[in-house]
Amino acid sequence: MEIQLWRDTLVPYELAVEELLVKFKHIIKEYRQSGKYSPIEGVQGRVKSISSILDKASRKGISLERVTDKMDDLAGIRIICQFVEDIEKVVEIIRNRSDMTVKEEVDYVYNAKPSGYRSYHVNIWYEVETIRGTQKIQVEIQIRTMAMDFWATIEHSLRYKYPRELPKITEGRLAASARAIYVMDNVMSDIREEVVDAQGYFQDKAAIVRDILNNIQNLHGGDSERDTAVKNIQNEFYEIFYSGDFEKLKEFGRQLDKLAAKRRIQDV
Ligand code: 0O2
Repeated sequence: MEIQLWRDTLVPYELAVEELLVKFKHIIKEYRQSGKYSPIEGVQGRVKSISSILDKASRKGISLERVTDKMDDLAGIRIICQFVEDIEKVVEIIRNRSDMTVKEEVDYVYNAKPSGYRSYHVNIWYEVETIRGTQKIQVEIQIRTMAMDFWATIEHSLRYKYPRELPKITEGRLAASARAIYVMDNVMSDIREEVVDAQGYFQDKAAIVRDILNNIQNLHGGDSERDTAVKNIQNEFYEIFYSGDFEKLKEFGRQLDKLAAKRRIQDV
């Protein structure tokens, strides 16, 4: 295939990756803005490089004309979760979306590959609008924990270093680290509730502080008497914040909300 043709062929895949990144990042934002724990920790995406396409096509005996039909990971999205339990939640989110049609699911989380690779793969059909019209393309979504991702990234680099066969000693070490990662994910699952609670607390605190500071900023202005009052409020905020008393901080935020609302009415 000519270089220009490769470029044209990959355009809808680039668009799909860009759109899907926006959509999955927005899911994270919606969860966090509504004060909920997001089962998605992070998301990455890429269009397979031409060099990797050529390698895989030759490895799998795929003719270059059939690459878009036969290679389902030209567009790839990787979703990183904190805990194994989150993976199922993310799969459920994908299954329920009207803009993604699940073509195939492969569970390498509970059925690890012989290499030790663990991940959940969901292959979807996804429609994009290009200047050539609507195109329905395949996208591979890999969903894995941070620990699984760590292992897969290291192992993937080593596979490039040793394209034929990994040295036995390296293979053994990778297998041992895959087992360690399996154990680590399980131990992390045992403390999931505590971690989710702690992260919720951190997010709540950040949101309360953000609202308090907005209110303080909006209260400023007018006369010097008012500015002195705002300064006192600010000092009270610092005192409560550094005392570490979260309940007191919440109450302070509530009182400040009321005061800000009252001031808004007076200012109208
Ligand atoms: P790259 O460079 O990441 O794009 P199949 O015929 O279905 O078994 P296929 O189509 O390769 O083979 O599907 P599979 O096995 O689900 O793999 C798809 C992708 O999953 C791979 O793409 C890797 O990204 C990842 N993957 C699968 N197995 C392994 C593994 O053992 N180690 C690591 N690190 N990643 C793996 P590519 O094209 O192989 O690679």
